[in-house]
Amino acid sequence: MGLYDLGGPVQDLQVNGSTAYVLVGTGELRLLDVRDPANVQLLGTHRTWGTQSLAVTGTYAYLARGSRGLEVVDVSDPAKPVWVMGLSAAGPAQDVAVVGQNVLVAGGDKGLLVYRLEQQIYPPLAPPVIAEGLLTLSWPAMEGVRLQRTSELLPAAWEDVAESEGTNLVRLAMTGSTGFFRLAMGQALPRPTNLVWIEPGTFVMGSPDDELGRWPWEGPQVTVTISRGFWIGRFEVTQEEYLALMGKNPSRFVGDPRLPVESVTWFEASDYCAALTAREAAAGRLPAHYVYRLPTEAEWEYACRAGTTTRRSYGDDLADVELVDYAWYEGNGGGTTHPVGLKRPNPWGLYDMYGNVYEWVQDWWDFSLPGGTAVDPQGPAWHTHKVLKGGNAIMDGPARNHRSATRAGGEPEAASSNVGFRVVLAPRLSD
Ligand SMILES: [Ca+2]
Repeated sequence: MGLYDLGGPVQDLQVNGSTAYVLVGTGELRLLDVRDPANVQLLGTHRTWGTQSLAVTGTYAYLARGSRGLEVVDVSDPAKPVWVMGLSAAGPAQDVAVVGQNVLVAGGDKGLLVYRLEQQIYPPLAPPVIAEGLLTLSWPAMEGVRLQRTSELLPAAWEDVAESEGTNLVRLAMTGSTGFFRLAMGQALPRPTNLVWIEPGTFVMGSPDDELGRWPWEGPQVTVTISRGFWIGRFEVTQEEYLALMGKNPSRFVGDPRLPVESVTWFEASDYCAALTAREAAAGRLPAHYVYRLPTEAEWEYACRAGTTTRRSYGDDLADVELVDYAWYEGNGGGTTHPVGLKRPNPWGLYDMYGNVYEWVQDWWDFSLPGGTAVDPQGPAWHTHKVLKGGNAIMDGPARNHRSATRAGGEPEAASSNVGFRVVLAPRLSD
């Protein structure tokens, strides 16, 4: 044990590597070598005033100085801290934290100020020029913080297009440049349960011509961009959930409340999503612009593939010997459904994407994919059938029908015991 007499009350403390950054009182930042607790060495000091808390990266110390704003000190040489600049114009600074590429400052009535570390706010203080386009900001969840647009504070050049609370992710359309932007702190949204957040991205939908077991309607492949993140059900919707919301259970295979609901038409599945949206909206649990709905075929396959390009998300498994670990299908299903979540999940934590029950998606069916490229595709304008994804355990469920590209068609008014669905919590589809 070591004892180092600082000669005053410690206001805040940060450690980075072998260096401790100690705020003594509100007037002095001391940099200490703490490699040997029995022999703490003073490396350097920096005089400050009114500082309440600090955050440190390898290069900079950010000092929150209350009404005096944020002070930035270069600490790359601990023996010689160098004052870089103060940011009193940006607003008060009650507390400061560094998260990923962002410096977050609690700005009192100014809200939460977010600075981009990658722009190295010094130099220059002048706003960096950022190309026109979309900027996505994200950082780990912080309890009790919800991001809200505060348009009166945003520079006029900013226009928001969407925001997704609960994930601490904000997307802004930029038409100009700015060095920082401001977001207000508010009440936290509860995290959705049994939903998995899917980041936006690009993938190839459908199967190549030489994929073992494919059907001709799985191509030509489409390079799809999913432009906005969404939540998707970790499991198929269960009978317990369906009964609680809809007051009935149409399923043929019963006995365990965690069996997937089946024997639902596409319309009933859509009605469930609408009812869930209404319930969650009434409870104040819906992120702005988001609704519960069926996934689009592209969203479903993107989530199913989970960044993989093989036949299945765990590999090609050309002999179909590993499928038994991931899916209830004709080979092991016993002609019935099974409680959700008993098999291994895919790389993004989703269960029963192959097998158990087929899953309704939003899109109309067609006997081919369109090929080419697409952004947030929603399928053909109309057909007699809707798309089913992922294979099933009851009938028409041989191993070849349990691949990421598997797609089948079902009449939307048909209720089959091999068909269920899972929900997404996603941006509302345009009409
Ligand atoms: Ca399934």
